[in-house]
Amino acid sequence: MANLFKNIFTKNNKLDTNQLIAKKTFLSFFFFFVFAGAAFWGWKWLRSQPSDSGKTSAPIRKVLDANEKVFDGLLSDKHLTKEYPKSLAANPARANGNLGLKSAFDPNTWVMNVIKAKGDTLKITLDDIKKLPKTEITFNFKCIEGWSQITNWGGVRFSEFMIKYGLSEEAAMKYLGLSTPDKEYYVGIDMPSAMHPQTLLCYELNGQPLPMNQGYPLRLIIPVKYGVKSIKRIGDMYFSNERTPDYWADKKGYDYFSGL
Ligand SMILES: Nc1nc2c(c(=O)[nH]1)N[C@H]1C(S)=C(S)[C@@H](COP(=O)(O)O)O[C@H]1N2
Ligand SMILES: [Mo]
Repeated sequence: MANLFKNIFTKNNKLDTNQLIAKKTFLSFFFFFVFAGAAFWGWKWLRSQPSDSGKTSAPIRKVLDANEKVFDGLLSDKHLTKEYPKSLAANPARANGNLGLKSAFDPNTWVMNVIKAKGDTLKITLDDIKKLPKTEITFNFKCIEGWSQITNWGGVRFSEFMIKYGLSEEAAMKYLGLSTPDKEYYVGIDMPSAMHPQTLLCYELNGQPLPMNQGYPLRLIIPVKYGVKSIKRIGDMYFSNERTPDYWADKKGYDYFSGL
């Protein structure tokens, strides 16, 4: 036995076959238990770490945040979501999710409140929005729940809206926030994604005004993100250098960026 240990931990070229097998077998088990122990200990440690509000433990959240930074860096105006011929768009389009759409709502008094950085508020009507240059997009809309559908939308580029309304100070901030008029649903979006050329303040679906359950009178369409971020029926718009609140990220720990 003493010999075996000596053979294992010292270099010895004169071992016979049986001794060699014994040595290799011992080393295999030895390292198996060392690594299994380390993995188990690591897992215990990970689970014992404090969680963020979304129930993701802090070290995992750190990795997610690092990933987000990488994807953030990859996103640029040069990366456009693929567009399709309008003829391929689903009609009618599938409607999904009605948070913030159930409260009593009067289309005649609707305005979008744009809460500026200094605190004063612009009240924007649907007619104001329609005066801006119109853009259409037909793309594959992807829901995080696993379905996708090619759909056609019309509206004004968010970036053009920001420029036309002199919101350059706001556009220079890090995050955009949008909520429904009743504040039940809300999304937080990093500004580079909001300013992406395919992001629309949208008022048409298949060339028609948005149906009520798809966000009449105005919704966001943001093709660089999963569908969760395309909030229907915008009430308030606000800006911040800190992350703005986000329904699914805050309640369920979904990835804040939800980028594609
Ligand atoms: N106000 C509001 N907007 C919302 C939702 C919602 O529940 N309420 N659901 C989101 C999700 S998860 C998806 S996939 C899309 C669905 O858009 P659609 O109904 O036009 O298909 O809207 C997003 N915007
Ligand atoms: Mo979704």
